[in-house]
Amino acid sequence: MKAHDGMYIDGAWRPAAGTDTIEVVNPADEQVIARVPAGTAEDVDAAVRAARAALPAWAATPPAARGAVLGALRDALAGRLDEIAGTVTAELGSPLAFSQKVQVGMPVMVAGSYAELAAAYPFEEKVGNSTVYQEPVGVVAAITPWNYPLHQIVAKVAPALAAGCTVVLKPAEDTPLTAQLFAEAAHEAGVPAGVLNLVTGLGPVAGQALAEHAGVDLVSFTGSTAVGRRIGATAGAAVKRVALELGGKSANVILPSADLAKAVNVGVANVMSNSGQTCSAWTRMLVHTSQYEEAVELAAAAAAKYGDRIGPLVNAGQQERVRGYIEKGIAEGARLVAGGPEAPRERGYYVSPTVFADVTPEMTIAQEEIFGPVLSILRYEDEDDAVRIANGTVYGLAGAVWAGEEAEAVAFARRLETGQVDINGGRFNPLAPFGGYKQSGVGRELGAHGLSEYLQTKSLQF
Ligand code: TXE
Repeated sequence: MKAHDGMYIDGAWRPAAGTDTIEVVNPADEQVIARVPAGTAEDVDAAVRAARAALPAWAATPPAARGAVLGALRDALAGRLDEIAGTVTAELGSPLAFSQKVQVGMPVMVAGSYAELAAAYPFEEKVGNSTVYQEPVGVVAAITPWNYPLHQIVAKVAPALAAGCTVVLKPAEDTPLTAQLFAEAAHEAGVPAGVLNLVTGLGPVAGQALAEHAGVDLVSFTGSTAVGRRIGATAGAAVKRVALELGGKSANVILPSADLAKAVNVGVANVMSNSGQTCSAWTRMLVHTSQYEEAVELAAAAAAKYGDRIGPLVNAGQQERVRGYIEKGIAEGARLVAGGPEAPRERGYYVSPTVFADVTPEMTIAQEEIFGPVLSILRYEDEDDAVRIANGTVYGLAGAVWAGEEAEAVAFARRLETGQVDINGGRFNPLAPFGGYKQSGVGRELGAHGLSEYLQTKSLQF
């Protein structure tokens, strides 16, 4: 596949400082499809300097004009939807229809929302005898994962640009080609030189150099809790702003008054979507004891229907990790009712859609993020028990509640320690803030809350 052999810095593709490269592998057939440069601290430094140099002019650009550039970026991404979706499918493995509709369709919506928010946001407000200004934080390091390669980039870069910040992007090593297409689209859209810079490379090398760089004012990271903790500690020591979007173990709570079949079927589809590689996935289904066996049967049947329609996991390491969790579930006594640890195909990093029943709250598969197509079904006795189980992990990113009446679901949702809850299925809203309670992270993405992450406040008293 087409790939740039340099870094996008200061508005142009420039040769990398070193000669090392990273192989990009198609996880469906394990073939190497491209090579991209493995960035070093030197590349990171050049990118941060370019971002710093571009900051004053971009910060001084009127918000409506920044919004117009984001509108052009939205159009550039939408105009290349098929090309980008094909690239996501090639390097991540998600089925093409999903890549088009979700992997690219969703970030196009998000870019459009920031084109409007940039113009509408209250960057200046009168409070009593003061004027309060919201000013850009400065140079942003955006470190993104591979699971939604374009969305994760847009969810950071669009609000940062709307706020008047400049950005150095370090995308995941598994999915750098989508990031290169994003940089091309930004260039086409007229994002000024230095406002967006791209350095591809390994996390512990390029990512770490970027997170530690003294010229960076804010680090926005999405990825594993282990790396997030480390980035948070480094940023804390440097008194630098940080936003972390980390793991999840979200609960899908089905109250007895709900439409059980619908709740179970949508719940299974949610977990299997993107082969389970979604931080907000509803990986724990909580069912009242009176409906438990019926729910297990429905879920097992829904999972068994997937067959060949599920994509592979992103790489061999993730496949091993997920198969290890399935083996652990069996060893700890959970009842396997669909799928299992055996690889369903000889080539490609596939895992079968897997469902466990008789999962108890303390089991590893009920506590740790698996990041694969694995559902755990737990039983609860009453509402308080359901709340206790739902809140009984270190995470708190998302979740779902189903009930006959919306008001009943809302009352239950207010008791959950989590950042986002879908009521009776929910629907994606690009303006709704997304982010974690507890160890799922710090800060929010999307909407006005996502924009405010990239601002700092100044007040003038008269
Ligand atoms: O994540 P990493 P991995 C979870 C999920 C998954 C696990 C491991 O449970 O199974 O994490 O995935 C960069 N300094 N999530 O290993 O390593 C790295 O290059 C600076 C949840 O892929 O955290 C990439 O760009 N950066 C999740 C990004 O961090 C570093 C999405 C994420 O990679 C670095 C992905 C370092 N020392 C995984 N080390 C979500 N919340 O959506 C790595 N990176």
